[in-house]
Parts: sequence; C-alpha cells; structure tokens
Amino acid sequence: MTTEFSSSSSSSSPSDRRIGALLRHLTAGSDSDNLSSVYASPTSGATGGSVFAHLVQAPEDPILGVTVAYNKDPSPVKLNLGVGAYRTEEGKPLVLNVVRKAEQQLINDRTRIKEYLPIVGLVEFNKLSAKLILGADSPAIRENRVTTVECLSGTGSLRVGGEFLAKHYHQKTIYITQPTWGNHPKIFTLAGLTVKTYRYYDPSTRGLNFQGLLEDLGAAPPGSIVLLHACAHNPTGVDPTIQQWEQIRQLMRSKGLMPFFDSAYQGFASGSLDTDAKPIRMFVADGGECLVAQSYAKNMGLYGERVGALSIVCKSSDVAGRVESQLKLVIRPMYSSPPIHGASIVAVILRDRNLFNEWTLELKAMADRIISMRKQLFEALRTRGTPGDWSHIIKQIGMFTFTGLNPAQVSYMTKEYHIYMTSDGRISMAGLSSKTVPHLADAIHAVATKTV
Ligand code: KET
Repeated sequence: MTTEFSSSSSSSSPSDRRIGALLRHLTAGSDSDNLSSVYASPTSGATGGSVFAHLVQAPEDPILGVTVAYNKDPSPVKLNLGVGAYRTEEGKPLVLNVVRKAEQQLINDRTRIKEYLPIVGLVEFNKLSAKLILGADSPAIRENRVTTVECLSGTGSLRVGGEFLAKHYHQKTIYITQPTWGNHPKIFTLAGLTVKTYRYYDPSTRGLNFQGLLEDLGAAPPGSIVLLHACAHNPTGVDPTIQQWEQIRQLMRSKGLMPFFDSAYQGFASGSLDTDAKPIRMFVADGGECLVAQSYAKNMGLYGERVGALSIVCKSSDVAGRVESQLKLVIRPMYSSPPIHGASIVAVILRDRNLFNEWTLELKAMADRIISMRKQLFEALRTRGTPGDWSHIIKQIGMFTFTGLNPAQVSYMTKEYHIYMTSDGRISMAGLSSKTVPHLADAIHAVATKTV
C-alpha cells in the first residue's frame, strides 16, 4: 500500500496527490487510535489495575509451608520436623553413595544423549520399577499384564492414575483414609474424581480402627476406587497387619473395589523392600487388577529429581497394551514426556546387582536410624516423667510419629522452642538426631505439663 502511494504520487495529478496525502493522514490517525486502544487494554502496562488484582493471598501448603516458616526463623536451635525428608545425624540432607556412583557412571558414559524420552518414559526404568514393587517372580509381569509409565515422582504417578480412572473407569469415587497425606484429596479432586473418606485411625488407641475401616469399605458402592497406603501410613504411622491386609483384600475383591496403592515409602517401614511390598503383592497374586504409584523420593533420596512410576496391573496383556495407549493420551498434553536423569540413576542402580545390594544396605541404615530416633525420644520422655502414654512413638511405623499433640500445642512448641511440624501433630522422625532429641523432649514435656 505505502509503495503504491509513493510511486503514484511522483507521476499523478495534484488532486491525486491531495487524495493520497489525505489517505496517509487517515491511515496514520487510525494507527495511533489502534495504539492508544492497545495502551488502554487491561493487560497493557499503561492502565492502573492488574487483571489479577482481585486475587487473595493463598495460604502456604500445610506441609511444604512448614519449611518456608522454618527457613525464616533465625534461631540457632530451630528444628524442622515438618516435611518427610531424611536427614543425617548431623541434620544434613543425604545423597546416597549408590546415587553418587550411578551419577558418575552416567557422566562418564559419553554416548549418553539428552533426546526426549518416549511419552511413557525410560522403558528399562519402567520394567525394573515394576519388578521392584511386584517382585521379580511376579506372574503378572511374566504374563505381560502390567503396564508401567515413568511419572513425576509419587505425586505425578497418583495424578496420572487419577486422571486415567476419571476418564476410563466406570466408578468416579475414590475412598481415602481418614486422615491421610494432605495432598491426596487435592490430587484426586483435580484429576476429576469424587473424594470420600473411610475410617482408618482411632485417636483413642492411637492405632488402626479396623472395624470402622471394614464397615466403611463394606458400605462403599461396588466398584469404588480405594486408595491404600502400601506401608508406613502417612501421617499416622499405623499399618494393618498381614492378617488384616488379607481381610481387606477379601472384602475389596468380593465387592469389586479397585485398589490404588500409594507406595511412597517402600523399604522405609521394615528396612526390607520385599516386606514393605507384601500387601501389594497379595492383591496382585489373586489375579485381579490394581494400580500402584511408586516414588523414589524417600527410598533413594531422589526427592528433587521427581522420579516415580505408575503401574496398572491388568487381567490380560491385550488390555494392558490398550491401557498404556490411553495413559499416553493422559500424559502427552500434561507434560509431554518425563525427565531423563532421575530415572537413569534408578535404572543404573536397579540393573546392577552390586549397586542394588549396596542400596538395600543404605536404605536399611536410614530405616534403622529412624527406629533408633523413636527409641531415643521415647526414653527421653520417660526419663523426664512426661505425663501420658507415649508408647505409640515406638509402635508407629515409617518416617512419622503422629504424636497426638493438638494445633495449639504445636504452635506453642514452634513459638517457644523453634520446633517446626505440621499442625496435626505429625513429626518427621527422619529429621531428628541424637543431638536434637533432648530439645524435642523438653518441648513435648513442656506442652504435656502445662495448659497451652
Ligand atoms: N504419597 C505419600 C503418602 C506421601 O507422603 C508423599 C510425600 C507422596 C506420595 C509424594 O511424594 P513425591 O515427592 O511426589 O514422590 N510426602 C512428603 C512430602 C510432601 O508432602 O510432598 C510429606 O508428607 O512430608
């Protein structure tokens, strides 16, 4: 257009030139009109208010927010018992020796590339993860009835599994334990499922409400999904016995309930990977279907690598293949494909007998240190004569002690002793050390002997 005007203006009549000038003027005018309307638009810099001005400040996450508050506290005696992350006796995060070795191997291998992984992730990692949780001799693996996809740690595996069920499973209700890990209801609601709870914990015995559990699962509509903590229940540290698991299995199978296992602590409960996977293997051994979300955050200390897996055990390899094809349709628009590094570390460790054995020793050492913290804390309260029965500290299983302290007591301990924990009274035993046990025991003694 501009070229046309200028070429015609050199050879045309005065009236043509006047019309041309007028047109240029009008065009320039409309340009500036456009510009001013751009500047005045709600997302431009020129106008006053933000389109997000109506937002209220969201509260911090109930678990991860504890670390945020802890980091702001300048006190030298502060203690973070909030998040379930392992610490050494020196209170430091731990990178396992086998992880260091595996990473060295990966770095030394110059043939390694950084291409996108397939949508399902690292295939070798998936196979090894299924073997780790279901057992090397699992008939379901042998019969090719298991599909496993690498996901973003335990959370991502739960979310992908939840969305898959919301899309393709006839029942949209998932039952979760009361209480449970705080993220469960949010994950499954956003995945498109309806969340309901089943009784699990009895505050009066600080143990399992087995009768309540059986009643609630017995009353659940046939086909409902049931979330089960594979071991080391979070936050209560209370697990069913193997006999109770068998009863749960029979009830669930008789009602056609769909088991969805969350396995975030394999190896952390008993110190043995196989023992901790037993409840899952009981459900797989009966030939029925189930889902399993695995996390390597805790048992390999790979928290920030975000490495986990979702396995769906099906009744035939034909169905498993179609399930996998649909899982890919869930994953691709969500994050396309998972990251390569963490899964490669896990694959190196799981495929090598020596590294695997070394891992089991390191894992056992972490589990043992936690158990020793339980004993030390229990003893420290006994020697202080702290009122109340604290035997649940040594009875509960896994990373956490569900102390029974109420939110007012927790906030008193934070204010006066700089001890940070979730407001439900859960403490991460993995964050304690012999040096810090007396400080925690003093704080618990204080709140147990005075009204706060
Ligand atoms: N399931 C359970 C039961 C669980 O406790 C956690 C983490 C996860 C899954 C997910 O972990 P991931 O890092 O996505 O693999 N729990 C600890 C950390 C957190 O809240 O994110 C915690 O309870 O402290």
